[in-house]
Amino acid sequence: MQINAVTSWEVERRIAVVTIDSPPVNALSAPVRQGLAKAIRQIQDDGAVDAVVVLCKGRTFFAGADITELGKPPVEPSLRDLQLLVESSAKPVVAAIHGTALGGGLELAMVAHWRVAVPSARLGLPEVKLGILPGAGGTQRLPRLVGVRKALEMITSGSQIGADEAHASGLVDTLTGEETLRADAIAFARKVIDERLPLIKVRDRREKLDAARGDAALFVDFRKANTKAFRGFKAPEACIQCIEMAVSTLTFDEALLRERALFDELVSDSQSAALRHVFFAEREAAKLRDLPAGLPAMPIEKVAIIGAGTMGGGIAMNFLDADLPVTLVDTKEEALARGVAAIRRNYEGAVSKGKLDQAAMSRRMGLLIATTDIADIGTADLVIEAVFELMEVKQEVFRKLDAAARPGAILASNTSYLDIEAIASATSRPDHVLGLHFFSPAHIMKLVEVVRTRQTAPAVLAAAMAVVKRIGKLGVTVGNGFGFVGNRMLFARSAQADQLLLEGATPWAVDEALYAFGFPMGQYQMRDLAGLDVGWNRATSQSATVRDILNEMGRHGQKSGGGYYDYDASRRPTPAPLVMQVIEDFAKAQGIARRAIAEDEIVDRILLAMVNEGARILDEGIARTASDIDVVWLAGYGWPRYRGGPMFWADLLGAAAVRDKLTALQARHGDAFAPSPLIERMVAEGSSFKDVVAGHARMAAFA
Ligand code: 3H9
Repeated sequence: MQINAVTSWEVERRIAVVTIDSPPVNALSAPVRQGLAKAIRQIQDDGAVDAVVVLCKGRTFFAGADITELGKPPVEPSLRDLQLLVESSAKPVVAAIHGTALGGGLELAMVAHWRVAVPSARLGLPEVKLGILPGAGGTQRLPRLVGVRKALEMITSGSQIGADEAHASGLVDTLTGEETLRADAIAFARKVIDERLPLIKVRDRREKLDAARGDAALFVDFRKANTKAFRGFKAPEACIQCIEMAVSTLTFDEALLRERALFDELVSDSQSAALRHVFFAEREAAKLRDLPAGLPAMPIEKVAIIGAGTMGGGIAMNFLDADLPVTLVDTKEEALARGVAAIRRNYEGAVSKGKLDQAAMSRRMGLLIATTDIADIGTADLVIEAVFELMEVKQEVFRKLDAAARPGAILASNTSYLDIEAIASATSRPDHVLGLHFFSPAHIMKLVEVVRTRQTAPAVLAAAMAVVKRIGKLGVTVGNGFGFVGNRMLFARSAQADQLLLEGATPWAVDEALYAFGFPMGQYQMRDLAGLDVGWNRATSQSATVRDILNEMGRHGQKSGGGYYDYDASRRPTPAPLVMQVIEDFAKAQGIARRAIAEDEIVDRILLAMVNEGARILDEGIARTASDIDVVWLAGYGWPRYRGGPMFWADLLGAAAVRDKLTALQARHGDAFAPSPLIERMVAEGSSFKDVVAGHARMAAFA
């Protein structure tokens, strides 16, 4: 019987099979809830039915509440109404799970009387990643099924577990055949009826809660162990409080009410708005909306990497991890040997931590060919250059790559700021050249800026984005302008931070302000970690900046025992009085009178300078959308996820407020703060960054 466009049910062996078919992920949208509720009601009155199986068509069981509905006025029936119907059904309900049972989807499964799953299924409550908590009883039912400690881990991390683990921990009652979910679920329901198994509601199960009651330290220890991971986020603490309620003296219904109140608080908070924005922004970044359909496929099955330094080695590991053969090329034998040894060391580290098994390590190392002969790149589909950041060097390398690579192979540069078109001009195939800007450490950081030039062929861009996805990275397409998106905004941030130091701030005050905002580390801790001497040249250094002077003093950062901070043997930082002296002397020589600078001013100046630069980047078409800029800063530079990215943050302030703040800063600190024309236009139109779709209008800002 067809109930509505997404719901139908039929009877087999006196078992009603309710099927939901709402692509792509069977989210529990209003039509799904309506169809399901109606089916359950009809079945209650149908004398030809003994029990119910609920299953989903397509790639997955319910992937949760419909995220686009969150925070909007509710549409009947609510998920909780639907749960009540299922839980109080007089006929046993069996949830038949494949794909991913997530969030509200798993919460719905937990009001069924039984859960069966295929072995490949995955289950989890990922709400915390959206800044909310499982608000349909998930915080009360999961601990009853899997125990309090496991529920704490699952709910506060939002991570999924496999069907095997779910079965072992009590979340799933039976595993079915991989291909026989429907038939096995029906057989299971039949067995429940035939053996007259009692209908037990999860809400009534107490054994696993009682087991945790005696463990007074459980919650204290858990909070302590996760202080760093949860810093700044509101949702994890709310989740913990809900799970605490499950073992408190509250009744189940009292706890549900409180869970709901906390959910309502979180869902209307800006953190959840930010995290939902991030969810969609990351998916949007992967789409190539402005490319024509039906592009020829350019499969990438073999990769060559030029330069066996830290960056080249890190990049190589990504491809090896994805089982793609890599030819690593360096001109010098020793550099090559060092590079290979570093890769091996990294894998050995993973093995010793239990993150990788020996066989996988051997397989990966077996896919690596190290060579000093550039001719060995001849069969590669993609060649990535990671050599010294100097245009002449890059062009020389690309001339050689063009000669050695097969026709049709893609040539990519890992440069972090140089002009890709100028690099491409050294080749006979500028349409097959683009930038693949990985971030350090390249085997860990998720972001890759995929830089397209005016010549890059659409199929080449599509192939590059596809391979970036295949190696598990987040690719963001950007235009070809100095520093692309991320580093250009970083330069704007650095310039402001350096200026603040001269005007009176200390490096540690700047760092503390950024840390308090939510960054994992501040501007100067980051510079000390990366090395102050990156891009600095001793021969041409003229004491023109504080950074130059520190470099000239041999203070290159953590690696030399000192940079902006002093470091002890275990690289613990302490503020360096010597550096303060350098800053004060430098400011004096420049005629800058130092003054006390409050944290608010530090944050405003640094972040608004970034937003203003971001607006210019967007206006120039170097970024397609503001949300792409957000993804770059979230995945590449540690912008706190619960603040959604710099452009989302600016949208929360509102265009008019941003413009007014910039104008006020311009009056005091000069034209670096002159509001960008885009921001002025947004104020005039009453629009915001999220409304701007630039496309890669002009992709060359080097001219
Ligand atoms: C919740 O349940 C709250 C409850 O506690 C209720 C309390 C009262 N809604 O990721 P993909 C879209 S909160 C709407 O590319 P994959 C997604 O945007 C929810 N849309 O595929 C994309 O659209 P497009 C808790 C959703 O195979 C398309 O589906 N649940 C939803 O790589 C494909 O997605 C979650 O947080 C949704 N729930 O991964 C689960 N989910 O094609 C979130 C997906 O237009 N979802 N879309 O770009 C996921 O983790 C992954 O999407 C999933 C599939 C693993 C399911």
